[in-house]
Amino acid sequence: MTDRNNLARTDRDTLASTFESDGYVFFKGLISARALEDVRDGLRTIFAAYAEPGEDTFATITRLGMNEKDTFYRIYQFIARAFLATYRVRLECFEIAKQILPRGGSYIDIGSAVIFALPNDRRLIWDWHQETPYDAKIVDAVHFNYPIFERAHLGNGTMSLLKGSHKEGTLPYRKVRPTADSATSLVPEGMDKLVERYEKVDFVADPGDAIVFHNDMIHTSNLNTSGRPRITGLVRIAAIDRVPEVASWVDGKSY
Ligand SMILES: O=C(O)CCC(=O)C(=O)O
Repeated sequence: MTDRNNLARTDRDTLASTFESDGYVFFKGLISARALEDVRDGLRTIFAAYAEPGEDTFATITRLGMNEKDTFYRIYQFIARAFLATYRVRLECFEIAKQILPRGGSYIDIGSAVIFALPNDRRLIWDWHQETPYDAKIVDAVHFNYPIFERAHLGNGTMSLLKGSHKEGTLPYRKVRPTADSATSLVPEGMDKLVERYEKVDFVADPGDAIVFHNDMIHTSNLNTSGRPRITGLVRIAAIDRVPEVASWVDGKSY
């Protein structure tokens, strides 16, 4: 991050208070090498099955994303819903989630995933949004974002957030979907003013680093102009008392 509010994972008091005031916490080295290697191995294996001679994982992802969109989307869905390779990462993030959402009850995974921001392509990136409106009945949730293979930076379209903007609460929004095969962004109304009101912080991170942010945090992807896909893990964890009637990641994704 440009301002690192960097914490040791054991510092529970600071974690909760920083999260409350800033709406996010940046962790240097949250995710273990072993957990990260599980995800990398899993992804390499999946994409190797689609590789053309001489292609590495990045080249296969780029080609599928540009030319074989149905196959690419199918792989994305499988990874999002059934990918055991992210299990260790999710457990490591869960330890943090419990400190931020300490009320006990049941914890659920609300759609952890791997996203692929293709070079110079706006389909799989998100405009400014909050997470809460995607699943309005799930309020107590936190979201982790972590680079899997390579450093995340503005050049490859890493996410940015508006520090403290979670204090706005859940805002009215308009749906933005540039093309039929693009992700849907639920962009808060009055975004121009919000961007002026809050400090923009870019998530610059190395593999192993992670950010956790509030459900109402206003955040966005940036355009990846690096020529290589940015491969990013998401972990989404919520605390619930009862099973939600409608859940986007179970009933059909709206993102
Ligand atoms: O990394 C990105 O492109 C943004 C992802 C995002 O919106 C999220 O982590 O919730």
